This record gives sequence, structure tokens and C-alpha cells, in this order.
Amino acid sequence: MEKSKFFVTTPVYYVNDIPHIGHTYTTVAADVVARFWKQLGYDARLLTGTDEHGAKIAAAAKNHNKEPKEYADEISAEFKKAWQLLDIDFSRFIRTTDEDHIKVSQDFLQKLYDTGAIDPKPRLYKGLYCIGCEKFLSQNELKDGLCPDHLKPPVEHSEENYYFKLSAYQDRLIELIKNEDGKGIEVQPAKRKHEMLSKLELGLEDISISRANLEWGIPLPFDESHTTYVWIEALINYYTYGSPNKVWPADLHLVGKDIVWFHAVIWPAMLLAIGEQPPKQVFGHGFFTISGQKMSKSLGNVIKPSELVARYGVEGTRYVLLSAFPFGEDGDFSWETFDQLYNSNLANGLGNLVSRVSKLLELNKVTISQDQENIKPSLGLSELYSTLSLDQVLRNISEKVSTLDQKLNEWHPWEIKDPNTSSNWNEIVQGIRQIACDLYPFLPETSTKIRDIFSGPDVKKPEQALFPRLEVSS
Ligand code: ME8
Repeated sequence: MEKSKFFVTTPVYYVNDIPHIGHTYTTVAADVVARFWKQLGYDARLLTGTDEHGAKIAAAAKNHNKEPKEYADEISAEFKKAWQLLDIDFSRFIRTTDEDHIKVSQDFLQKLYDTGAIDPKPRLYKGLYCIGCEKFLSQNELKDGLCPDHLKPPVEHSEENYYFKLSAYQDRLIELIKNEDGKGIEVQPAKRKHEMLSKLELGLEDISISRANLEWGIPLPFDESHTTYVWIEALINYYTYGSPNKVWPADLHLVGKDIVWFHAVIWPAMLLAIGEQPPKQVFGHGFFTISGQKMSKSLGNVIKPSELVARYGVEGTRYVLLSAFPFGEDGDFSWETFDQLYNSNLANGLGNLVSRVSKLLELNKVTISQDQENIKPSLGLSELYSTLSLDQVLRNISEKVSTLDQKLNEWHPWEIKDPNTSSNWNEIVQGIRQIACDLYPFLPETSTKIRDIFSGPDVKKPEQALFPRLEVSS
């Protein structure tokens, strides 16, 4: 029988700058989700990559005295390196400058044009444009005349552009996002869904999809004097991979809360226009602040993935990022709170349990059963993964660790004369094996190490602690 598929994506990240904790958060979460469905036997695919065209990248390259492609090559490689460091098991790392993406985008745009979803003639398009966001902002989105995210004034945009008739899809999009029959688009968390619906109820305007004065982009197939607006083409990356690999529609677009509108509204409208299916789920997770402040280069508080890995290790980083706060909510990063999280849950919690139990088993020469093949992810996990309750999955695991610790404390096998005959061991070892299995998507390497330690019949205490304790100043 053919396996069911599960296709999850991250945003393609802009290559104006190197990866930071925010990009890492989304990508690790997507990897965890893909690994979970793979563990359940699905043909799970994870797509990630970089977004390389447009005014923002052209400007960043110019600042570094480089050609856009040369600059994009360098930064894109940094992203790929970061994801390899973090053990991200991507099916493809896509770049929007890849040949196949350019071809698929042009075919897509031609289809939009042929079906009449794009106005046949360009018209004057005026608006306030934020290059940092690569999007138009309305007057009431500005704060004291500035883009609230980039704290810069938007530029006046006034040129002849092609238009996509987004307004024609208002009713269908509302119906899809309301999703009363479960066959539409599941926009999560609920507050993002409500946000989308209330914005949609206000009405939709047609949008500009081309640039007359920007060379760094994909030429429109029906008018090569224009390049494609970067967002329109970037969204198509999912289809560039998904369509030929026969995994379309995407099961989950995992994105930050900043770009839900593009994924839940504009992208589905483009797909409907060419007769393709919209994605099944769009999840907009929360944002990190750093010690209470917005993360920004000018504040100098940007946290790089390599800094996290230097402190917590690869698996420790994956763990602390996803356990720190509920996945759909904003949260704050500080080294102090993350150190604490690491020490209490990994060094003292899981690491200590494994070390304690393996030491006792070795000391008492206990033989354990080898039947760990039948262990499956705990019941109820699919439900938690479907709602991206990743922090909850980790909380459940921590509770299991505490329960086993407690059991050991109550039983105190170190005071018993002949503890190797006790059936209590069976329960403890099976409990640890179950924990290893449930942890696999988050901590693939640690999970395998624990499995190996307890594979039976003889147990040897590992030479090194799984998670060395961090020295923290108090
Ligand atoms: O928007 N906290 O790329 P981008 C958590 N190229 N996550 C954060 C974050 C933070 N402080 N900052 C960024 C783009 N992110 C487009 C996407 S997709 C077709 C095109 C994460 O490099 C989060 O996932 O600005 C957010 O949506 C994404 O990075 C934005 O990345």
C-alpha cells in the first residue's frame, strides 16, 4: 500500500542577513513535525530554503559591494549550514534563484494571465512600500509615519504594475478559512484565523504583482520588461517542490505570525485561480523578544543559532527553543531563563534519570528484556501534533520523567538486597524506552542513545552525561 504523505514547509528566508533564533525556531519546529509523521509511517517531506530576489536583497548586496546573486549565494549557504548544524532533515533546500523555481514561477504566472486572473494591461499603482517587509502598508498600519516593524518610513511607490484580481476571491476565501466542513484551510492558532476573517470581511483590493523598475527578479513571462513582485514568486516555491514530487497540496505551511496573511489569503487565491488546491493548514507561531526587547541589528541583540548550539548543544537547543513557551504565543528569550530550562529539564531531569537508572542496572547486573521494538509513539500525540502543541508534547514527557524519578525514590532499589529480580525494573525501563520514543522528533540523537543504552540484556552506564550541567551564576 502506498504511504500517506505529509508535506510541511517553512518560509523561504530572506538572504539580506544571516539566520537568527527566529528562523531557527520555525525550522526546528517544522523538522520536529516532519520527523513525527515519518515516525508514524508517513512519507513526510520537509521543504525549507531561501528567498533571494527583490529590492531588499538588491539593496543588501549593494551595501556589501556585491552582485545580488553573489551575495545571495553566500548568505543562502549560511542558512543551509545552520540547518545542517541543527540536524534539520530537509527533503530539499530550495532557493528562489534555482532554475526549476524560475521556470515553475513563470508557468504559474502565465496560467494566471491566461485565465484572466491578472489584468491584461498594467495600470498605475500607488502605495506606501516598506522595503524591509517587502510589502505595501496602509496609512493606518503606520506608527508615527513609520513601519512598526522596521521603524523606517515607507517609500512612495508609484508606477505601472500588473494587477492580480485578489478581490474576486473574497467570498471563497472566507468560506475556506471558516472551514465549516473541514475541507478548507485550517488557520491556526484560532486568534490568527479570526484576524484573517475580520480583515477579509473588510473587503479585498487587487494587488500589484510586478515591478517596472527593479531588475533583480523573475521576468514576467507575458511582459519581460517587468519583474515579478518578490512575494508572489516566493510563495510559488512550495509548488515548485510540491507539484512534480506529487505531494501537493501542502499539509502544513509553518510560518511566523507576521506572514500569515500571505499564506492564508494571497497564496490560496493564486492557487484557486489556476485550479489548484489550497494548503490544508497554515500555522502562525509567536515571536521571540530578547530580554524584553524586539530583536534587531541596531540594538545588537540578535541571537545566532551557532551561539545557541555553543551553549546548549544541538539537541539542547532544539529542546529549549520548543519547550520555552506555547507554540502559538510570543515569548521572551534570555540566557538566564534558557539556562534554567536546560538545567532543570535536561541535565537534572532526563539526563539524570538515564544516568541513575543505567548505573543501578549495571551495578546490580540486572538483565532486561529486549522487546523494545513494539514501542510506538504514545497515544494522543497525533492530536497534539495536529494542533502544533509542541510545548505540550515536551511537558508530557517531562511529567513522565518526574513520575519515574518518583517511583525510584519510593522504591529505593539501592537499599534492597537483591534488586535484580524485581519486576519494578521492567516498568522503569519500559517507561524510559517510551520517553526515548516520544522524544525522537525533538532529540533524534539522544533518543537513539537512550534506546541503545536500554536495548538489553545488559546495561552499561554511558561514559558521558547526556546533558552536562551548565554552570550558572545565581
Ligand atoms: O518573511 N521570532 O522571510 P524572513 C520568531 N522571505 N520567529 C521569527 C522571528 C522572531 N523574532 N523573526 C523571524 C520572509 N522569524 C519571507 C518569507 S515565504 C514564501 C517568504 C521567522 O527572513 C518566522 O518564521 O523575514 C517569520 O515568519 C520568518 O522568520 C520571516 O523570515
